[in-house]
Amino acid sequence: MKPATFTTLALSCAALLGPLADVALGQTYRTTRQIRGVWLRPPVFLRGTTSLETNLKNFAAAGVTDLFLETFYEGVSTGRPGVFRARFSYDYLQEAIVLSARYGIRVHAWVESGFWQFGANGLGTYNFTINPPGESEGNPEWRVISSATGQSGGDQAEWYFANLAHPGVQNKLRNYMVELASYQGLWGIQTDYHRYPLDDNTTDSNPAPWSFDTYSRNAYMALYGTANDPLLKAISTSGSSGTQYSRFLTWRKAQLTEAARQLKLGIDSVAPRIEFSAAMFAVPATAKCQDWPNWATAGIIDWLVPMAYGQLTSSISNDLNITNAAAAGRRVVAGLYTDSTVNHPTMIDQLATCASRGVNDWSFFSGPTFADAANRETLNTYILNTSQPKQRGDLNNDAYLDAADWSAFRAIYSGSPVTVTPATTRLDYNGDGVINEADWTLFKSEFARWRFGEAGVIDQRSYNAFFQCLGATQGTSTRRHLFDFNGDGVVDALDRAIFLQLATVPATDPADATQDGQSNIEDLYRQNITPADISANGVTDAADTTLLTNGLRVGESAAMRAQRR
Ligand SMILES: [Ca+2]
Ligand SMILES: [Ca+2]
Ligand SMILES: [Ca+2]
Ligand SMILES: [Ca+2]
Repeated sequence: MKPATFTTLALSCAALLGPLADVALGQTYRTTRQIRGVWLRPPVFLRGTTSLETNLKNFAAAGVTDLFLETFYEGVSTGRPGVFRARFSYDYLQEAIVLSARYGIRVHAWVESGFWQFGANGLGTYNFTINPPGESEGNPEWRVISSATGQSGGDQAEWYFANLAHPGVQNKLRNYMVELASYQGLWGIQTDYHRYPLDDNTTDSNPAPWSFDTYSRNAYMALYGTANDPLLKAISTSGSSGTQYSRFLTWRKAQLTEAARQLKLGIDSVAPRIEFSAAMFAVPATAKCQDWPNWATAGIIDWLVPMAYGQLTSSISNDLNITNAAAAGRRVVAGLYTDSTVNHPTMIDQLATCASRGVNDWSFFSGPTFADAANRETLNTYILNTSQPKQRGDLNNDAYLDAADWSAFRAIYSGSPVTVTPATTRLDYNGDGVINEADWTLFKSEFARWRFGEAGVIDQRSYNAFFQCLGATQGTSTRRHLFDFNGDGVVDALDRAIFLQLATVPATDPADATQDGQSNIEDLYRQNITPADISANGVTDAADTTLLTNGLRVGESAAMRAQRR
């Protein structure tokens, strides 16, 4: 770190010291970052009038910090071609991660795990056909099959779900998680549609008709005997088949829990600190076989995101109560429907209901909510003015933890221990009556967790997330770039120096190919002779050299600026 940079900032931020006194005493602080999320289907364009970037500007203005970007839906991926075919001709997900960071927003890959095809000949059809070698794998055996019709299907006509109980489906999704987790800078992965479709015939006596496919029947009979084919014995809740019905239902729920576990294993094999969340129903319909309390107690998922989309606040309250009661220590993030207030409570009423249940993390359905200026204002005002617990390190109470807070801390403690006063209690992290290096270290840890994850481990993957944004400028927004640590509007070598100070695990500087602690022309020579995978995407190519060259240029220009100071 260059202390001079922050001294300069501290002077210009002296006005920020006012709010410190207001919240000093008697305040309890949350230790985790508030999740202010939004779900979004990727707009076709990254930039322009109705683009992803336009949405990001709106989100930033509203105070949104997390983007759940629809990354797998209808059987194709928003990322690069790989385990599944790609929706776009370029790697949209990668672009979205870098673009979102400019607006201080983290990206989660929102994955509709069970929804593999839309339309009889839709994009996802290849998932259920035997494809030529070299093509993405598919199999007709992977579809859900209804006991009522013997056919595949989904919640509605034209929808086709995959059978999450099938090991082939689980394996493909697990491989997809490996692929997604390799995206540097990806903050989280969310499984949604992690279930079977709704009951397709409510007049028969089987409320759970999915999936009576060949694989599931055989697997069940392997456990309970060939005399117990579910299609004959487990299709009614009443009479002598009722016991079999319950047992087959339990078996299917366990398979969908296993599917969640396989996803988690895929993520953990690459990046175990990625936040794995589940969009779920507090009270799922029986047909769905969505046993989320077991996902929580088994430690499979990190966040429960109940889609509390009811028409009354009492329904939202009920959903949150149920989720809280079975959360098993997992974070609860309320999923709220805000695209329209027709048949839905106002945003404020929904937020107040969440607060009354102790839930101050939310995700809004969906992005276009914040195309409306009044909605942006409503959320931002709520975030700033309601008495939710603040993060300790957010010293200026703007609901962001950034350079302004860093400066505010340094304005009070800049190396010499300071006795705590009523106005500065908040800075005494360890409560020993003095503000010193120990508190400063704890502040920096909180500052780093805001950018790199609650686990508090700042490592090579964190560095890669930062490094791929090197040279980026702040978006046209008041929000800081996620990696503009010193708040000067650009991500450059000065921020890199701060990163190395924040790192809890020594990170190899990718631009330092010679490993001599300096990034300079020697590293470029080395790259030309023995190329390294600077971008850490698994491929060594010209893009790595470009990254290295850009990194060196940025470093040089920053060094020159530093000299001029
Ligand atoms: Ca039925
Ligand atoms: Ca702040
Ligand atoms: Ca202290
Ligand atoms: Ca900067």
